[in-house]
Formats: sequence, structure tokens, C-alpha cells
Amino acid sequence: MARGSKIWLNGKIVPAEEARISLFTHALHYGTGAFEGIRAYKQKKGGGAVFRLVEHMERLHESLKILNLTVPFSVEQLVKATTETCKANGFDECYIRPIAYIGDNPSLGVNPGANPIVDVAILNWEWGSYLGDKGIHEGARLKISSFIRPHVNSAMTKGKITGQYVNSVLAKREAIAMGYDEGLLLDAEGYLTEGSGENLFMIKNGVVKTTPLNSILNGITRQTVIEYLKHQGHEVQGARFTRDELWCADEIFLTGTAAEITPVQEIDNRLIGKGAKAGKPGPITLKLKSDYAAIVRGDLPEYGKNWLTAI
Ligand code: PPE
Repeated sequence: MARGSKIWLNGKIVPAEEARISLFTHALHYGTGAFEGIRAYKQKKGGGAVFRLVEHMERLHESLKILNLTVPFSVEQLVKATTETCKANGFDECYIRPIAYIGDNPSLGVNPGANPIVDVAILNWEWGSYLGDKGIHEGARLKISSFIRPHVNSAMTKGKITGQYVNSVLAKREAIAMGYDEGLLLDAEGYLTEGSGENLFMIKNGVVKTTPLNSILNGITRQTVIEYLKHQGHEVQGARFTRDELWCADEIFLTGTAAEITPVQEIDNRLIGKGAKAGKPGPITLKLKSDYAAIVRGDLPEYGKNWLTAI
């Protein structure tokens, strides 16, 4: 995966090897940062564009508000910085990682003081299928994780906060070590929440359900998919469900910027779907997957007129 040779750091584009940070960085010790994951795509009409860039930068601002940190750059400045960074790296299509964190702060300790130093960087790299090429085409194999999504008063679920991702790393590595592609986390009461880095949808008898917002990240891909499915005439419910309801679904898919639309083949050694179709991506998932690929490339203009920011 090629990395961009340039990084945007606190307002300037610099060579990646010069963008170095101190071991006294508060966020390294305590996870006091927030980040985003964004994708840019080559457009049908030529050139590249960033998908839902404004919404991602607004969520970054909200994550920093949750951390009670002051962001030194406006959403508009960050939007401009992102397209400039992609341009500087010569990428039409790439993954984009903005990150804002408490830097080399005068006081290193849990208490960062009244006005901690917040540094902001934007990185680019090329990133293929998040759950592997087999996962994106044939469907991913998932396992209910032994790790749970922390209680809503322990993890601030609306924030994409760096320190909180330790839980995701544990769940992901456990799933991989057990031979699966991804782990699904339950909440403290035993209901499904999401994957280590994706939101979760299930379809049964034509009704689409996705886990409610209480304990999940409010995924931007999830919002896109809900809007798309409603527009296609599907009923979409934000509803809690258990693992046994999930096992018996007709179709399951994961959504996320990195994961895009990834069909699910199997959960806990049970193939999803019935009869000859068991373990194969279902019709709603397949159409969504190809339409999503078209939407992000500006090839289905009836969706999201303002979702693409040209590079
Ligand atoms: N839940 C979690 C926990 C999550 O990390 C993501 C994104 C989502 C849901 C989907 O959100 P959205 O991208 O807005 O649709 N995960 C990002 C990071 C993945 C990583 O390994 O790092 C991503 O997809 O970019």
C-alpha cells in the first residue's frame, strides 16, 4: 500500500519524513486524539473527488468537542487542506486520515492543563479492500467477539477517539487469530452493536435493520446506505437484535469508509441465507454494492448532489 510522500501538518504540506512528532506527545500516552477515515475516488468524468468530505470534517470537529479540545482549524480549512494534500501526493483515489491530538504539551500527565496544544495532520495512502478481496466479493466471515462495546458512559461512542480504538484492535486481532475476517461486538446487554471498524445491517423478509445509534459510531456510510435504501423503497429500521436473529437473516452486510459495502458470508460458522443461496451475497446487498461504487464515482448523480468534493 503506497503512502503519500507528503503530509499536511498544522497548516503546511511537508515531506513525510519531516513530519515527526515528540515522545512527549500527550496522545501517545493517553489516546487523547480524534481521527477520521475518508476515501477519494477516481471520477467517471475524470479527476478525483473526496466522498462526503464535509461530513467527515464536521464529525472530526464533534469528536474534538467531545474531548473538550479546541480545534485550531475550521471545517472549511480542513476541507481545503485535504484536497491540497491529495493533489500534492498525486492521488485521485486514496484513503485519507486526518488526525488531531494533544501534542507535545507543557504538562504531561493525565491532566493536560487548561488549553492543551492540539496538532492536526492529514495523511494519504492507497488502501484496497478492508476485509480482503475475497471478503468484498464473496463475503466476509465474522465471529461474535469476546470483547464488548464499552458502556455509553465509558466510551464516547459518537467520537472517533484514538484511545477508544484499543477495544477495536483487541476484537479485530482476536477474530483474525481465530481464522475469521472480523469480530462483531455486543453491548453490555448482549445486543449487536457493530464491527471493530464497520456498522452492521441485516435483512430479513425484505425489512432492513441496522443497530440503533446509542452505542455505535454514527457512520457516514451507514447514513448514505439508509438514504439509498429508503430511496429504493426499502423499509429501514434502527432496531436492536441478538446474535440468533442475526444468524437467521437472509442477507447481512457491513458498511464503512474503509470497508465500503462488504457482504457477510458466515457468522459463527453459520452460513447466511437459505438453501442454495446460503453463504452467497444476496440481491439487495449486491445491488447496493454496485450502486455504492457508482455513487462514490459520480456515476449515479441522483444521489447526494453535494457528496463529492473535487480534488
Ligand atoms: N464503526 C466503527 C467502530 C468505525 O471505526 C467505523 C469506520 C465505522 C463504524 C463506519 O464509519 P464510516 O466510515 O463513517 O462509515 N472505521 C474507519 C477506520 C478503519 C480503520 O481500520 O482504521 C474507516 O472505515 O475509515
